[in-house]
Amino acid sequence: MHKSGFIAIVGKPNVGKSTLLNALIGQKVAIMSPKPQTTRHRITGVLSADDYQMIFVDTPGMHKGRDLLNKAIDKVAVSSLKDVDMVLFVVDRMKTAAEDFIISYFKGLKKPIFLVVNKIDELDGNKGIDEIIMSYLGTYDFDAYFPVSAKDLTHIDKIKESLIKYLPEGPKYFPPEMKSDQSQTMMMSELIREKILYYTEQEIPHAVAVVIESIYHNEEHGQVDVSALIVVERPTQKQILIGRGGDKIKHIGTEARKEINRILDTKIHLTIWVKVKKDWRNRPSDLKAFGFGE
Ligand SMILES: Nc1nc2c(ncn2[C@@H]2O[C@H](COP(=O)(O)OP(=O)(O)OP(=O)(O)O)[C@@H](O)[C@H]2O)c(=O)[nH]1
Ligand SMILES: [Mg+2]
Repeated sequence: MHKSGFIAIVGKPNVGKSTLLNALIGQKVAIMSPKPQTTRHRITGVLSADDYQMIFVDTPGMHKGRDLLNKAIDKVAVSSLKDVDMVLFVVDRMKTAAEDFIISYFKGLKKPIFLVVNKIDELDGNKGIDEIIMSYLGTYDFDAYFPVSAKDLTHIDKIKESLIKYLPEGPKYFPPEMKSDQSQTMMMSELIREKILYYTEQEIPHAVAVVIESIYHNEEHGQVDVSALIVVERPTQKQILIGRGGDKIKHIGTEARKEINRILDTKIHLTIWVKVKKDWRNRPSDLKAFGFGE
């Protein structure tokens, strides 16, 4: 009998959902960063074996967002909850109002929901783990509890072993060699955004959108010429992103190019442009153009 199913990974921003997805798949399919609200789209990671297939759905961190971009992003996680067979609810601390807000969406879902306590490498042994798990008891009847470290790959296999038992009978939805449903173009723009998240501060990480404008297979040089556009909201953000003498954007470009070459196993030449689009996060037409919302 072949088993398969869709499993959503949900939780607050920055708890390590994307790191967990990559750990479960054994390959980087989702970008990760120390800044909250890194993930903006639903990202699928596929884990295939002879007799099962698990399709993990990484979602943006759930919180009460204010601008139109955040409202569109929040919808992704909420709608994913409805579409899947099971849910991994990732937390990294004791329960507060922010976690209660997410748990309120679980009521009436009628599907297995598991509590994943991530970042146990930062805790003071089992005592810390127990305290966190205890704080969730009584709020929701979770089907199992998994203390893990997605960063150190601790107990990741335990999650997989358990999920196999809950998987319903089903087909292989994806070819076994496929690890993600993300296109190469999407992966490239995400990796560029990841470097911006790492190398900029304050409002800049959240004010950018990255669009791949063209990809050209340059036979003459045996490389792929990629042209990317970074959109920001204000001229001051453009200045900061470009940096003194173009230092900052050069560094971001170099780091992004190196990782794209490695992950996609292609030699790319990357050209980056920065453009100001005033208040794009609150303009429905811009949001649509950059791949958000309906
Ligand atoms: N110490 C520790 N840090 C972790 C672990 N897992 C993730 N992190 C860190 O937590 C930060 C956030 O990780 P992400 O995977 O981007 O978190 P996320 O939940 O996907 O965040 P959003 O997409 O913004 O909702 C990064 O700096 C990770 O390196 C872990 O097991 N231990
Ligand atoms: Mg994420």
